[in-house]
Amino acid sequence: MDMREEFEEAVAAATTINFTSTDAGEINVFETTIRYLGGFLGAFDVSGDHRLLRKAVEVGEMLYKAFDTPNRMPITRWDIQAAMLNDKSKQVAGSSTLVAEIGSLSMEFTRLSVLTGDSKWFDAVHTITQRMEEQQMWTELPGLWPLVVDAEKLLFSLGSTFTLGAMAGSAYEYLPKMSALLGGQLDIYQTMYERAAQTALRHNLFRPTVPAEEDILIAGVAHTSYGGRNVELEPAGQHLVCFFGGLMALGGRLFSRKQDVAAAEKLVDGCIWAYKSMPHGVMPETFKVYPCSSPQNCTWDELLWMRQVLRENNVRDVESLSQSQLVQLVTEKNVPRGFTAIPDDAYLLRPEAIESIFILYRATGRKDLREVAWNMFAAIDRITRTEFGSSAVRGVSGLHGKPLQTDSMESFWLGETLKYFYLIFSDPNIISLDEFVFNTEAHPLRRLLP
Ligand code: DMJ
Repeated sequence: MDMREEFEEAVAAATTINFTSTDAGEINVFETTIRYLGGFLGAFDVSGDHRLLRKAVEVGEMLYKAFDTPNRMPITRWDIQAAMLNDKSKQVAGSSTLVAEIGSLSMEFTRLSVLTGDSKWFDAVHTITQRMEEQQMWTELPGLWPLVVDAEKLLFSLGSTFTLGAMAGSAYEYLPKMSALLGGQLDIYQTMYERAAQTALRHNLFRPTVPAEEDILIAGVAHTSYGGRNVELEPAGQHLVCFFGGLMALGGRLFSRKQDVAAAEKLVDGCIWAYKSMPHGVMPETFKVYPCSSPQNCTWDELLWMRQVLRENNVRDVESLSQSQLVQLVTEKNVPRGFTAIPDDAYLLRPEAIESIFILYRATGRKDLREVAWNMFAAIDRITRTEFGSSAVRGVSGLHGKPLQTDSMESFWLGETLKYFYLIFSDPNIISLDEFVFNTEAHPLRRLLP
């Protein structure tokens, strides 16, 4: 943004942070990697300021100790005080590890190896990639990994919940992004991405029944039973999973997969629909919809929708209710048309919808997306703006009055959400996607040339 003075001030402040000691009991290795390490690497990659690379190495050295376990798998929720006291009993990778937290360390550590010429960072994360690749087709939903894996026993295939959203998503995000980062030099990432995309298309993505019958997609959660012989779709949507449209646009473009770009368009349209259909124009953290009987057969039926709303709310004998009773009960539930429930009606300043709109815009040039982005920004700004910054809110589905501000602003509002809003209205040469690839916290890392 050409704010050079502010940049200089920020770098000077960052160099004073001491990453060699802390009072914290536990370190979240994933969050520290994507926000701090990714932040320093991204800032170095756009500025070339070596103070930032030195800081990245300092954080990297600290995080590297989390990999000092018997099987070289990292401890994702790391008791750093025990590690400093050399308590070996606690230096063991977790038996219940979230797949996102172990599967999305690769970009930052790989970039650190490229920039320092020291392969140890890459080696550390490549071991994880290899184990995940080996077991990707052994899971109950081959192509996807379960939400929780056992890093202690190196088991990445046991479990029956398969989501592309919260606590899992970035493990998939880093597959095509690693390929982009390395200029396509390692085939393993393309292979893993293609397997995952194929399974997601078949089992997770679905067309919901919506009032104007738009041809959109939502990414739901798949649950397996009987060793994977039965797969059930949970037709739930969440803000976090909105990144998946952008990801399929990227994967589709990188690996020339037209079907992925087509799905990306519909997924992005699904998130746009979820924003537009809410009373304040802002999508909630989570919601439920009901799938069409088939992607081709998707006629809106008001009565059916009302019954689905009441079923979701555990109302009994829905079939026996008269139309006026249905209308009265559904009105009380305060669920906008098309949704069947809003389990969490917060908006936490998250980026995923604008992230995918931005990537799809850069990938396709679709003209309406800038207009959409502007309306989205205006709606978010209306309910989140405060005197000094922006705040997360509760109550985005409320028809009456403004949502309640909760006095909280995560770093991803500046790191991601506002960055994507800024970039969609900028010249495409600013952070060109031919030169850079974003980590999951929107820090731009320079790509190697193919
Ligand atoms: C960000 O910290 C990252 O995008 C992460 O991968 C999950 N989502 C949050 C923002 O919503």
